[in-house]
Amino acid sequence: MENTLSIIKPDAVAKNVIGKIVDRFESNGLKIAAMKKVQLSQADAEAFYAVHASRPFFGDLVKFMISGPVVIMVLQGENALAKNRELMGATNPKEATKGTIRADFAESIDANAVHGSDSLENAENEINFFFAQREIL
Ligand code: IDP
Ligand code: MG
Repeated sequence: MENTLSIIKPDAVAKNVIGKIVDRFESNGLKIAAMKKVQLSQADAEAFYAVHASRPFFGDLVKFMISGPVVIMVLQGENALAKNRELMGATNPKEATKGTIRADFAESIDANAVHGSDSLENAENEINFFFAQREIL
């Protein structure tokens, strides 16, 4: 069993497609082990994306992530991390494989519908950033 962090970003929440995205996970064998809707603060977003702090798009990324509420989940299952990345599709929705979440629900590389952890180490850190152990079931 593996745990990974998923975030439904402000663009997808605003589009009212939370349920459609959650269905992609459940229909593909992933369990929702934790879930909450949150308005991130600037400090939250800066800390969460600290690995990207030196990238030119960091300021825009933080601004976008605090532009509205997000839905944060722990996805659980066999190979959950890789499965989630596969279901998400490429970072740039224009390059994302047909049928992936980003191909179907995202507009641009900034507003790209979902976040997913990229390594087991980062997944653990990201999960601990947002959830207490008793919230992961
Ligand atoms: P990922 O979300 O597919 O793992 P990362 O490279 O980790 O992609 O980048 C984190 C987020 O930063 C992306 O989801 C996207 O929203 C944003 N981002 C990445 N590259 C660019 C870019 O070149 N321009 C603008 N935003 C970007
Ligand atoms: Mg990433």
